[in-house]
Amino acid sequence: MPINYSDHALQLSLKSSKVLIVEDQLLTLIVLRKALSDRFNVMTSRSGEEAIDLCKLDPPDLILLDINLEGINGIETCLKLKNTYETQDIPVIFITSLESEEGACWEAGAVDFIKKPTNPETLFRRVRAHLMIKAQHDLLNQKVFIDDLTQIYNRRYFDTHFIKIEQSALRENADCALLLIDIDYFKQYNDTYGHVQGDAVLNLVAQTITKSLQRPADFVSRFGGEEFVVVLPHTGNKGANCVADKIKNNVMQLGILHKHSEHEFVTISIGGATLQTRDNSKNTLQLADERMYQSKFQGRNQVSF
Ligand code: GH3
Ligand code: MG
Ligand code: MG
Ligand code: MG
Ligand code: MG
Repeated sequence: MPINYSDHALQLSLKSSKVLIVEDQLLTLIVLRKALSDRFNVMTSRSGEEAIDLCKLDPPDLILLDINLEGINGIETCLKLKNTYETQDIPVIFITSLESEEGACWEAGAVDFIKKPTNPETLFRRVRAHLMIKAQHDLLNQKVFIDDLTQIYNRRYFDTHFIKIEQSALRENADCALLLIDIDYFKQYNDTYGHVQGDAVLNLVAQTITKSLQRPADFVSRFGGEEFVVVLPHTGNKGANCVADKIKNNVMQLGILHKHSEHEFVTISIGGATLQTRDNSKNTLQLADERMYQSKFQGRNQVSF
C-alpha cells in the first residue's frame, strides 16, 4: 500500500522527530541548532562517546555528525552506532568541512554528506527529507512486524531481529537471554470457554508479558498460536530467571479461571537459555524449546533453565 506523504500521522511524527547534533565547536553547534530547532526536537552532544550513550538511552530519529571531535572521531562514532543493534537503524548525516573524508563517511554507513559551511535552508530540507524516509520506514515496519490479534511483535520480527541481536552480542562478547513461553492446556481452554474468550486470554497474556519487561531493549514476539518468545539483550542466567519468574507469577495472578487445569487458573510454562551457556550442538532457541517442554513435563506453571 503506498504511503501518502500528506498522511496526518506522518506529518505529526515529523514534527516530533528527534535530531541529535554532534559537534564539538560551540559556535557551529549554535548555528546548526538554530537552523533546526524551530521545526524538530533537537538534542545536542559535544563528543562521540556521549552521543553513543545518548543514542542507547533515548534514540533520536536522525544524527547530524561532525568528523573532527575530541576522543573518538565522527567516523569511528558512526561505525560503532552501525555495529550496535539498538542504534544501527538511526540514519547518520555527516556534516563537515573535511571533503577528503567523504568516501570514509559512505563506507561507515552514512545516508548523506553535507559540506560546511552550510546554507540553513538546505540543511533543513536535507534533514527533513531523511526524516520522511525514516518515518515511512518506521510505519512500514509497524505494518509488517506487528501481530494483528495481540498488537505485539510477530514471528517475522523475531526471526529478522534476533539474528542481528545475537550477532551484535557475540561481537561484543555480551550475553543475551531467550525465554520461550507456552500457555498451559490452551486447547482445553478454547474447548471449554470458546475461541472468542481464548483470543481475549491470548491478548491479556501478551500484555502481561509486555508489562513484565523493564529494559527498553527487551521485547516479546508472538511466536506461534499460544506461544511467545522473549528476548532479553545483555542479560545472563540470573537476570533471565528473575524476569521469567516475574512473568510466570504475573500471568497466574491474572486469576483467569481454567477448570481443567490442576492449577485452577490459566498458567504458562517457560523455558530459558542464554547465549553464553548454550552448547555447540544446539542453538539458543532449541535449548529454550527443550526446557519449555521440561517445564510442561514437570507439571506446568514453572520455569526451567
Ligand atoms: P500444553 O499445556 O501442552 O501446551 O497444551 P495445549 O492445549 O496448550 O497445547 P496444544 O498445542 O495441544 O494446543 C494449543 C492450542 O492453542 C490449540 C489452539 O486451539 C490454540 N490456539 C492457537 N492459536 C490460537 C488463537 O489465535 N486463538 C485461540 N483462541 N486459540 C489459539
Ligand atoms: Mg569538530
Ligand atoms: Mg504450544
Ligand atoms: Mg500450550
Ligand atoms: Mg502442545
